[in-house]
Amino acid sequence: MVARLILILGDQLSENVAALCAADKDRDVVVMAEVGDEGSYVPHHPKKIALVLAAMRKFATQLRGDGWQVAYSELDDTENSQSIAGELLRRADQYGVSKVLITRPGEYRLIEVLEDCPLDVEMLEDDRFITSHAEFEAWAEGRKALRMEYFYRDMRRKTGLLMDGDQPAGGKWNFDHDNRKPAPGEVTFSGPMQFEPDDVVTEVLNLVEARFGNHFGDLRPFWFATDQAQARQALAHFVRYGLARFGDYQDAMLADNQFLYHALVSPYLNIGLLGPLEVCRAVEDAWKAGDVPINAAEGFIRQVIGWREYVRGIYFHEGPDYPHRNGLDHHRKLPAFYWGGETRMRCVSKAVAQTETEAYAHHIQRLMVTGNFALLAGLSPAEVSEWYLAVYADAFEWVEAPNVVGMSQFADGGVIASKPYVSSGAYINRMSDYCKGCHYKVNVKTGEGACPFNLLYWHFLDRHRDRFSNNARMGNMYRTWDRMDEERRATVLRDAEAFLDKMSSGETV
Ligand code: FAD
Ligand code: DLZ
Ligand code: SF4
Repeated sequence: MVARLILILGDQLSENVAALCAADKDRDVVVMAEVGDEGSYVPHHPKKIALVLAAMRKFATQLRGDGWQVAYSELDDTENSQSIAGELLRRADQYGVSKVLITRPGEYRLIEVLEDCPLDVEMLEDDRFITSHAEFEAWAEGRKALRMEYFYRDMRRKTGLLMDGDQPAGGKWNFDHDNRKPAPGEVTFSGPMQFEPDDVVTEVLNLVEARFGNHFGDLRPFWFATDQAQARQALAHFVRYGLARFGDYQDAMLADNQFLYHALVSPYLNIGLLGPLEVCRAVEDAWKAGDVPINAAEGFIRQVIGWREYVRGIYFHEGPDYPHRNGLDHHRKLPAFYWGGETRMRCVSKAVAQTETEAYAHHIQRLMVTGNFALLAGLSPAEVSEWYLAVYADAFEWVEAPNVVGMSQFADGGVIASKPYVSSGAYINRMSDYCKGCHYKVNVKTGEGACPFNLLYWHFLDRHRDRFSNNARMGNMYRTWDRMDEERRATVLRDAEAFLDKMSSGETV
């Protein structure tokens, strides 16, 4: 007699996920389901779908090897209802049970589906994170502003990572100041470890090609790790060869090197093949061994125990309306060049092209190129957010929405960011090699050939004067704008409007 169904979702592929820990191998059945609905509620990048499905299949094999009974639905099973709730109901009927144990999904959409499911569902907290919801709520309670930096210090104290007694190792909590070097001439890291598709992956690639081949993004070559052992190898490879320079070049961008010194571990962390603490301990060990400098280790660990935990806390703290916020009232449609259409802006074109091939762009490309442009141009944050959720292999709503709606688009009204992340072309030029060879001229501010980021930057500040002119961190920007003579200001705004009109009418910009 089967007692309960234990649902394991495609981003819950960890032996220590709560529902598995609470389950009984002898009496419960694990349910895993590849379903069309999860692959297409946004048009996920084919590489992302392949990663999730291949990793699910391998995890199911591992569970069976460990003695679990697994009811696994493949995408093209004829009886597959193609939805998570549908598959749960089908399995409940098949095994004659109504009790279901699940780990809370990382997306309100799916939480609601499961809460509404007419079965006896028990939902456990997902404790594969360093902070529980209760701890985050206790931290947030009574604070006027929920800034990451203070949260991060508590995480350092809690984990003991990079601590010297009760003081931060190296004498400072944050070495961000050392981590802003512009693009290097030469990159010595050959990039993330790549894996040849094995039989399981090859079968999944054929399936994804047939079912989701029309989605934006290149399925092949596919080289992601798809099980825990491979993900650990990829982590070790990064720590050994890439980490030492991660800090220095964290914010740099190169047109023809997508990865620089980045780790490419977020897809593995987010589907459960790696845990945040094991990743950080590996980085801390490299620093303790004297293999990497403190600015690299601290910079990396801050992203994982700081930003990653903090954005998750914000997502659940703010509630289900958070992903739909539009605090700056932006409604312009996402232009076709986000989906691979032509643009003469070399920075945007390169960032989108690598997104299309790799399902990856690093933080600064997401924030200061595609995100910056979207914010300056006043694109609808809902459309922007859907794009990010679809195109990146690491995108799951709990982490995507705070980064996009909050950090990048300021659509949460400043919950995450104390000021909007906007810049003119000068920042992109300083941090990258994109501007060389661009159709536009980064040093031209108005008229023929002016860099659109230069025009739109002032247009953004001008149209949101009421919202931002009193922000202490933006005073300088407004003073510079106000010092320009009136005619020049009018020209900038007219050229910016002309650019936006051209873009929105579908002309190539
Ligand atoms: P590295 O640069 O090597 O950083 C190490 C690790 O730190 C990452 O693997 C990641 O787990 C963590 N990390 C770094 N920054 C963040 C952050 N801001 N939030 C959460 N974790 C972070 N990250 C996602 O995991 N999923 C997303 O959907 C996502 N969407 C983003 C959208 C925008 C607009 C922006 C600005 C950032 C987004 N990020 C997202 C954060 C960050 O860009 C990615 O985590 C990072 O690029 C992943 O690549 P990496 O593993 O090479 O990271
Ligand atoms: C992303 C994804 C995809 C593409 N496919 C599946 C699937 O077929 N079955 C499944 O259980 N999970 C899938 N996922 C992951 C879910 O979308 C994810 O669990 C939710 O978005 C919550 O984070
Ligand atoms: Fe981007 Fe402007 Fe530089 Fe062109 S000139 S790459 S549009 S920042």
